[in-house]
Amino acid sequence: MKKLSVLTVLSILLLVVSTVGAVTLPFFEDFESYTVGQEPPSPWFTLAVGKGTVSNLAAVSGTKSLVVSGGPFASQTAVVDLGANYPDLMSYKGWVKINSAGSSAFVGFFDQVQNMAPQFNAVWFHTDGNVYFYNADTNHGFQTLLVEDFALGPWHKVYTEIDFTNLKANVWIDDFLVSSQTQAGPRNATYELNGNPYNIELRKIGIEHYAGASIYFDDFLVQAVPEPTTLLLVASGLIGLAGYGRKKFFKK
Ligand SMILES: [Ca+2]
Repeated sequence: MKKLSVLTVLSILLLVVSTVGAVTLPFFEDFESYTVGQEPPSPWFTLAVGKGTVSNLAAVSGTKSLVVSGGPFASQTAVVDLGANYPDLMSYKGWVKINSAGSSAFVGFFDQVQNMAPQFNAVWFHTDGNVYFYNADTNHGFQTLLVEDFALGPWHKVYTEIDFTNLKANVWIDDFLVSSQTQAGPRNATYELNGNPYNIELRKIGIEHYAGASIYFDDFLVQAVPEPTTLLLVASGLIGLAGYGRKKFFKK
């Protein structure tokens, strides 16, 4: 009995510790309240060696965005911690601006392994000019082609829904569904570096520079995906309300 309660206290403590510093969903960031030229403050932090900074050279919302550069061996990152308890059906949305060929970045999940920051369930604007969905998990690795020859200059909208129960993802680029029910990696990944496996819990999400010139990032939203049943209920409720309104209107 005493052992059980100690275990319970320990697991509650573990839960509290694992969620300290974590953001709550929905999480939205437009970078407008931060100082240009500085690293965005908490809840943002960086992995590996490089820090993203706030810029006023490009923006989707307002006048500011986040800029990353430095790759391939000093890649800047900016991530927030979702904690361990985000829903199995989740999504991330963000805007990316790439100005020159050979420049490359990821939006998605990352973690730090020694001085590396491997990518998981991430949308990859590749140096080859294409966009991929990418996962560095040793056992669930993939690189799925999403878009060929993305345009340089304009902001690109990224929206990814991940179903961690069935390991499926839907990806939209610029509001076009470019991959439906494609493979997704699990919440618990394994990354291998120099023959050593590292266990990683997917919870750090944001942007990572990979190569070439600076890349801009703005209006980042992470949230639960509404259940289809909820949407149906809302839709049928609205149809019901519309019918009710019409009835009232015609009675007059
Ligand atoms: Ca902004």
